[in-house]
Amino acid sequence: MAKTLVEHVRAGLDAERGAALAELFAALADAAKQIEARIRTAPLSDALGAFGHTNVQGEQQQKLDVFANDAVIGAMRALPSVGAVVSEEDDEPVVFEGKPDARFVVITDPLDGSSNLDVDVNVGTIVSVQAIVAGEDARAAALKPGTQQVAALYVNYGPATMLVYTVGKGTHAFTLRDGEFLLSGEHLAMPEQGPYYSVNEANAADFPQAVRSYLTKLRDGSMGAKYGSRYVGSFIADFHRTLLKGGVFLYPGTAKAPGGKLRLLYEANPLAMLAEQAGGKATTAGDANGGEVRRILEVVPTAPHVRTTLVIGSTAEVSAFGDVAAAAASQA
Ligand code: P6P
Repeated sequence: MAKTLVEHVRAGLDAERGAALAELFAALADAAKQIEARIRTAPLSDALGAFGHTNVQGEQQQKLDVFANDAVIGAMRALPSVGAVVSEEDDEPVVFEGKPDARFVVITDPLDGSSNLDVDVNVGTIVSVQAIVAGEDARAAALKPGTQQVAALYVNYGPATMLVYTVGKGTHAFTLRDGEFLLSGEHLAMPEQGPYYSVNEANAADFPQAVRSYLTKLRDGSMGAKYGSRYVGSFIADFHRTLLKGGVFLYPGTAKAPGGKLRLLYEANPLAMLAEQAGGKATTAGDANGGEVRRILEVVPTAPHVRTTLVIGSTAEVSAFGDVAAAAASQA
C-alpha cells in the first residue's frame, strides 16, 4: 500500500517536528479535499463566477476564491501550532489570538489561477510555511526570505488531484484516491534540461532586451535542443509540467507589471523551494530594465503581497537566462 501523506511526512523527520508538520499537512489536505469536491462539480452549482468583490491584488474575486480561502483559514484556525495565515485574499495577516504554542505561520494562495475555473482548466492551492521564532510576531515571521521556509506545498486540481510537498528533504508527489493522498512520486528529479519554455508571448514587446534575447536563444537551437512552447496561464499547471518534464517558466517584467506579476511570498517562494529540492533553479528575471538576477529564495520580502519577476525550471535553462542577463548588463 503506497504511503499516505502523513506517514511520509513523519518518516522523514524527527518525531516532534514530524508530528507537528504531519498535523499541519493533514489539516491542509482536508481543506484541499473540500476545495476539490467543490471544484469538481462547480458547473452544476452556483459556485462559479465572480464573488463581486475586488481583492488586495485588484483582481475580481471568484466565489471559489472565497470558498478556498475560508477552507484553508478554517483548517488553520483549528490548529494550536498555527499562529496566523497570510493569504492572497486578505489585505492583512489573519492572526489567531490565544495560541501560546503557535510555531508556524501559513502563507497561501488558496486558489491560484481561479480565472481559469469557468473554462475547466487546472487551478491550484499554494502554501509556504515559515516558523515563528520565540517572541516573533506573525507578520515578521512571514516576511523572512524563502531560504528559511520550513515547508512548501501545492495542490494541482487537474485530471488527478495531486499534492506536491517538500520539508527540505526532497520533493514528493501524492495523488488523491478515495479521500487519501497516496505517494505517487518520491524524490522527484527535474530534468537538467527540458523540451518546453513557458511564457505569455502576448507580452513579448514589453519584455526587457535580455528576456527577448533569451527567448531567441531558446528558439534558434543554440541551447542544443528544439523547444516547444506551452502556456496554460495557471501557474501550478505550468510549474507542475516544468517540474516533471523540465524546461523553463518565465514571468518577466511587463508594461502592466514592471516588477513582475507573481507574488513572492505565496507563489514564487514555495515553488522555488520545491524546484530547488528537485534539482531545479529559480531566479528573478531582473527588473524592467534587465537588472540583477537573484536567487528567488534569497530575496528579502518587504511586504506580504510584494510581487517579483520569475524564471523557474531546469538548471540548463535558468542558468542560461542568468548568462544572457549578465551579458546584457555588462553591455549596458
Ligand atoms: P497572465 C493566474 O492569475 C496567475 O496568477 C498565475 O496562476 C498565472 O501563471 C499568471 O497569473 C498568468 O498571468 O498575465 O499570463 O494571464
